[in-house]
Amino acid sequence: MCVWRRLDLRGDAATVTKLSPVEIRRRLPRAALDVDVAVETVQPICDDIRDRGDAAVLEYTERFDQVRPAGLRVPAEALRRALDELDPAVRDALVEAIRRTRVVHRAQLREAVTVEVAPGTTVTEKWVPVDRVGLYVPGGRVAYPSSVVMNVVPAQEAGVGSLAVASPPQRDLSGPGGTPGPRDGLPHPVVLAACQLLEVDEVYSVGGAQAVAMFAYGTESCPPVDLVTGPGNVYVAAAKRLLRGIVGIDAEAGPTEVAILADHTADPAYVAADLIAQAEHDPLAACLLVSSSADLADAVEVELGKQVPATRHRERVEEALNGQGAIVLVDDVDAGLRVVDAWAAEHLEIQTENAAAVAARVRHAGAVFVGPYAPVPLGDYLAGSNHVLPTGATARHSSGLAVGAFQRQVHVVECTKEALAAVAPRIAALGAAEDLLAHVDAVEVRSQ
Ligand code: HSO
Ligand code: ZN
Repeated sequence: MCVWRRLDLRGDAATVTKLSPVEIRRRLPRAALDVDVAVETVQPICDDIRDRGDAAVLEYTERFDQVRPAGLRVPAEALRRALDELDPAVRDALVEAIRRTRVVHRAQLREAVTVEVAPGTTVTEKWVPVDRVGLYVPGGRVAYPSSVVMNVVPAQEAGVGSLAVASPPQRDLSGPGGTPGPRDGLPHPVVLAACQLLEVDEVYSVGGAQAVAMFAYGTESCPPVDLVTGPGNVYVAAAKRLLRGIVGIDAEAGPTEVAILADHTADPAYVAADLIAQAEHDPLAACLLVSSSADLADAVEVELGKQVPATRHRERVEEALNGQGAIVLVDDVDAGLRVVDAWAAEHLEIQTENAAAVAARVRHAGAVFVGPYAPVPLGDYLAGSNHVLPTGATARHSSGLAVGAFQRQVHVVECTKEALAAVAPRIAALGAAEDLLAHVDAVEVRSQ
């Protein structure tokens, strides 16, 4: 049974135009995630991995994943076998996902730009790839081969030279009498197959905070990386928070979210299906329907009543919908836009009349899915867009994973003697204003 929270933001008294974005956001549900508490838990683990390397990683892996891998690095043979044994339909889907994702991300590459700011003075902005990255692929409750694609492809397109993947080892007790089978202690076979398809040969059977610490500090098996990317649970987020600075990070991913802005033209069966699809990720997933039509909202509830009992992961879907699900009623699509902009969803679907025009007005969302035939799962797997997206309202200031996340922007400054002399009085004025006279001298000495 779904006990949907209903929030009525209609009418004059509660009209959303009178509320600030922060006030709107406070009224809307989202799972509270205490990353700081998790930081306390992961700190000793990370310290231990810094001090003892592989041995510590193996011990924590055994403790948290209940399996001891034969080694941290996945043997080349296991990667080859995973691809050989892959279901052809899954292989075909991955190949097409990789193709589309590559096309989209290649288009993000930027040429260096040179600007002449004054005669004889140029500033060139160039993009330089990070040398070595560690990509985390979750594999706890659900294994995510699609996330291998979403991390690896932008890193490769960015020109990253050295690339490692880590994903938690699985238990395989398919051997005789329930003994360990050939996949025991290895990441999910489809994750391995995806790595092999992408020609990533450096893969580790390590999950959680251990993986982030291994990447950040380096161990005997795994040289340290410069940047760690990829989503994960709260312990992965905590390790990223703790080790940021020692290593670069993309973002601290929180539980996944969807907001659907819908009017009377939306199909309630589609809306319900999309809410359920997001909820199946995680009992902490947040699913919001913002509707200008009370009839549509009622119809979606009826649909949920039909679809939820029939869905494969019914339990966690119900937990998510009951915990962080809500229907928000608004006066019109304009008011709905204010609500979804304030909530700043990881995924936003627009299922309204003139959906493209409405979508064009959205400012805060990790990714926007327009109209009845662009559901979030299209973007999860095959649109070519990236599915590693900002959660927890960070879409106000952050972007999804992209080629730029794997590159640094560097300014290259060039100047002639004459051009420096021409600007010297202004440097002298600012140097004096900051009382940094050696700065002034460093320019003056060149005019002699
Ligand atoms: N919706 C998830 C991504 C995903 N879905 C992977 C299926 N596999 C978070 O963006
Ligand atoms: Zn998904």
